[in-house]
This record gives sequence, structure tokens and C-alpha cells, in this order.
Amino acid sequence: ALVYSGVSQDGYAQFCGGSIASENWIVTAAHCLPGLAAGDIEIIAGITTLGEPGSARSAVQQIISHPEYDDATLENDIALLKLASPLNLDSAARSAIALPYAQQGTSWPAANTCATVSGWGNTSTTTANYPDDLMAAEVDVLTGPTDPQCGSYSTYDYLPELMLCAAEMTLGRDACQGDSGGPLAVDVAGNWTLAGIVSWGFGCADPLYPGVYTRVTRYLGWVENHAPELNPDYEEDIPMGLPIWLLYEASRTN
Ligand code: 4AZ
Repeated sequence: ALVYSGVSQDGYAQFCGGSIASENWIVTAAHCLPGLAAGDIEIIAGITTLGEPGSARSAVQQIISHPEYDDATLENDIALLKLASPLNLDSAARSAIALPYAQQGTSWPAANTCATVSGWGNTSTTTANYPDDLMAAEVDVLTGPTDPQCGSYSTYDYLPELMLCAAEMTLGRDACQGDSGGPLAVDVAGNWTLAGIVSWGFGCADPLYPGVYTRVTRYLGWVENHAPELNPDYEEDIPMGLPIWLLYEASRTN
């Protein structure tokens, strides 16, 4: 969770999501961050319920938003947060997600790939109903990286090279406001991999307007330029693990 440092109650402070890429780096959406300085925000990792006793915040040392992020078109909606001190990734509930270096950028993820989006965003399309418990939903990648059409969006708005289109048409599950910056994750042979970053959409769970995500494969070079340790060839291995929503689902009794 990305939270405002000036707001002490986590449930009120949370404004976006993010993904742990390594002990020092969080990947999120650039549109979460305009006007914010590193000292204005903190991150919470390793919990599923906002406000959970004992959940610690981590300070952010630097915000690196993509220099070509465009807040009118939402092109290049990606940012890196460098943490002031490393997270302890030894905890099962606090582990990194793989970046899709091993996947083919122009063919992955293919249409019909199952993906999971998660976050503390709004659960209602009509009122503000923000949960304290982390939510997760399985959605389908609707089109491949070269398919120009995403639902009913105009081809000027949906740019398949930079964006990814995913939705759950029959159950009406989708990301919504407050989920921005969080992961769209795909299980690649047991390695949870960051395919997308929650970016934008017209409303939420509207059958004509799928959720739109930043296409992470497109930005691996940019990520690596700023955070060389996120390149898989870097000498230190990043401990990967299960995504926190799976641990949460496993611990639920109902
Ligand atoms: C938002 O406002 C937002 N349905 C994020 C994702 C979606 C819609 C809105 C996708 O941050």
C-alpha cells in the first residue's frame, strides 16, 4: 500500500497500490504521484488488513516517475520508488514479484491469459466503499500486445504497445479507484510475474470498458536503467515468493 505520511490511520492514508520488485524498489503507477515528494509518502508491506496492529511503514527516498508519463493520455504510467532502507523480504508475507524479463515482450501475455489484480481500491461503482482487507480478482487478458482494440475504447485512447487490457466480463470484477499502481500478476510456471500496473478505465466493471494496465514488458529497459539490481543478471538474487493475496486467501476461514 502507498500511504500519505501525514495521515496516521492506514485506512485513510492509503491512496494507491504498488509491487515489491526487490528489498529496495517498489513499482507503481506514475499517475499516483504528481505533486508528491518522497517525504509525502510511505509504503506498507507485509500486511493484508490496513490498520493491522504492528504494521510498519517504510520511508521513500526517491520517486522516479517515467519522464514521458503523460497525464492526459496516461501513456508510460509507471514509476519506481526507492526505499530509504531495505525491506526485510524474509517474511513469507513480504516477498518480491518477478519482473517479466523472461517473457517475450511482443507476445506476452497472450489473449485469454488468466491474471490476478489486487488492491485496497473501491469495491463499488456507485458509492465509495473502500475495504481495509486486501481484495483480489481474477481477470482475463482480453487481447494480445498487437491487438488494437480494447472493449469499446477508441484506438486513440487504448494504445496496445504501452497498455494491456483485462477484465472479468461475466462476474463483473475489475480494478477500481484506489487500486492504481498495484499489480496485475500472472503465474508463469509458479513464478508470479508483474504483467501490468493498474492504470485507468472508464468506470469500473463496465462490460464495455475493461481495466487498462501499463504493459510492463515495454518498460523493462527503463526500469533497469534506474534500478540495475532489478535486472535478473545482477549478481544478487532477489528472494521471490507467493503474492500476499494468496497467503491471505489461505489464512481465511470463510
Ligand atoms: C482509477 O480511477 C481507476 N476499472 C483505476 C482503474 C480502473 C478505473 C479507475 C479500472 O484510478
